[in-house]
Amino acid sequence: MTGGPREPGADPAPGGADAAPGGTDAGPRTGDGFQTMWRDLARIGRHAPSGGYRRHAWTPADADCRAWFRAQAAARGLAYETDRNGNQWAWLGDPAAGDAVVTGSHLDSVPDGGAFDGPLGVVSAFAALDALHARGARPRRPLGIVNFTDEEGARFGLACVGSRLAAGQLAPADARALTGADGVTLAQAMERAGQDPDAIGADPERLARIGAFVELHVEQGRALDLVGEPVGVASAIWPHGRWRFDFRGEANHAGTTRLEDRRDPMLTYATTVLAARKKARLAGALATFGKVAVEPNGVNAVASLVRGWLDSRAPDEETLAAVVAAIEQAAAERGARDGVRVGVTRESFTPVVEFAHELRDRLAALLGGGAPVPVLPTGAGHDAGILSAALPTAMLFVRNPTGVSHSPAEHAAEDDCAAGVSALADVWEGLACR
Ligand code: HGY
Ligand code: MN
Ligand code: MN
Repeated sequence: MTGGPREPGADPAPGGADAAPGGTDAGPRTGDGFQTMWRDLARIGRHAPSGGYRRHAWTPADADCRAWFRAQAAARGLAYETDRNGNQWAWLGDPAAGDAVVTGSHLDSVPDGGAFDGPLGVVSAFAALDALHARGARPRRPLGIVNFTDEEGARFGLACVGSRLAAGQLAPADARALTGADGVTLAQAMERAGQDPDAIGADPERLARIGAFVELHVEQGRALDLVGEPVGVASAIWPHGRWRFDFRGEANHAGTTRLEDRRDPMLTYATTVLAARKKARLAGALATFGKVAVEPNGVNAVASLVRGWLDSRAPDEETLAAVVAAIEQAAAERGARDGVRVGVTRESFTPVVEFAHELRDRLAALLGGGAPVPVLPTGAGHDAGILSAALPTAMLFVRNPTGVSHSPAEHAAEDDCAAGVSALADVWEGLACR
């Protein structure tokens, strides 16, 4: 295996191992168990032309990922359950005993996403359990591994649906009504996948069994690379949200309509994208229009509607609110000049998350053995952030040498993945086996 990003579009190596973490010549290795799991999962939902993954909630690729999870649980003799919201759980020990220590992440992806965002946390969880057994550690608390459903929200627009539902942060009726670009609702998609949409909803009894949830994730930035460390602990998640901007103008002929007679929403949209960049830069925030839909979407027609989705994030909620308000204002001002109506709908919002200090410090002490461990905030959302309102949660990050994420170029070296597995095993041993 070689390190470094893969060429987008490259064919999978024999056995589908092209997405495997690349190793170096020295240092720890992830071991056969990790590599076999990684290879098996790497085959699922891969889009060959882009080299990325399309594992969207309740699709056949998602079903294959879920079957993979279930098989991993069975191979280890773990008790398996799918909860009412479609999240998958594998248990060592009886979760009803309570105070369980759970790890895991998600297996779904963004469109043409990388191999690591989500799967690294799930594969590392199973590998850490194997490592714990190899160490001869004896758990005195139940240990759980989870795959949260629909973390990315790629199909239905809302992120972290499985954990939001479980934590009571998403009304079941609102979830059921979420609709993808193909017109299929979440309820219909769940039903087609054999999951009862009428059963979804808050699951406090299940969450009450968990004493701590620790999610391992590939870092989605370069902080660990810059300090030369393979593993870090999360301090906080920036507040973030998604807003839908509807720019409504008038469809017209591209060859016959005088420029001054047009009501072209594309102009308003383009100006708003530039304004978003500027407002975010000035405030030390982030603002991204990464998805757009156009009607009628014809080369020789002025558009009647441009719909753009803004993803914005900031270090604090006040800054985020100010940035989004400034972008809305810029859109409205330009819309007035263009004769375009601008409507803005907030589709989701996740407040700032400050991870439980006690658990965070405990993890840092367990991993560092006295030496300082990097503690870093992130702008990415996670199920651990959603659950932090209900129970003590924490996160471990594994170094990503380029920081690239939500792209086929997302990567972590094999030795760093091994360090992540070992850190997760240390956490389980420290929290649940002593
Ligand atoms: O969009 C996000 O922050 C994520 O990676 N779920
Ligand atoms: Mn992601
Ligand atoms: Mn993720």
